Amino acid sequence: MNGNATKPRTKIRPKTQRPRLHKVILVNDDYTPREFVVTVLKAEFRMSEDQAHRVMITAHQRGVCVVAVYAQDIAETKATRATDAGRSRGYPLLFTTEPEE
Ligand code: TYC
Repeated sequence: MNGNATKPRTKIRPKTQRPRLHKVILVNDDYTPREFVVTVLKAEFRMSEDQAHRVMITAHQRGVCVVAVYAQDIAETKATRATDAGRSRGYPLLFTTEPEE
């Protein structure tokens, strides 16, 4: 033994960071017809009539409702498409996105 024996070292193995998911949020307004909001939710977010109605009512009563979570690019694309569906009919319907904590 010459005192040079190396101690076993703890390997530093950095955890792979998964990209954060982003929420799509439905924002209430006073003008878009309820049934139209439900139609957009069903078409863009593949919701049943029941799910879509619940999300619409929650946004109507509380001001906003989380619709779903996706990878950032998918969340942004869906929010834009859903907002544009309202705009094309002259409604102020708005979907926004934000990162999950
Ligand atoms: N508040 C609208 C109305 O009473 C319906 C509505 C619900 C609009 C949810 C937008 O995100 C919304 N006609």
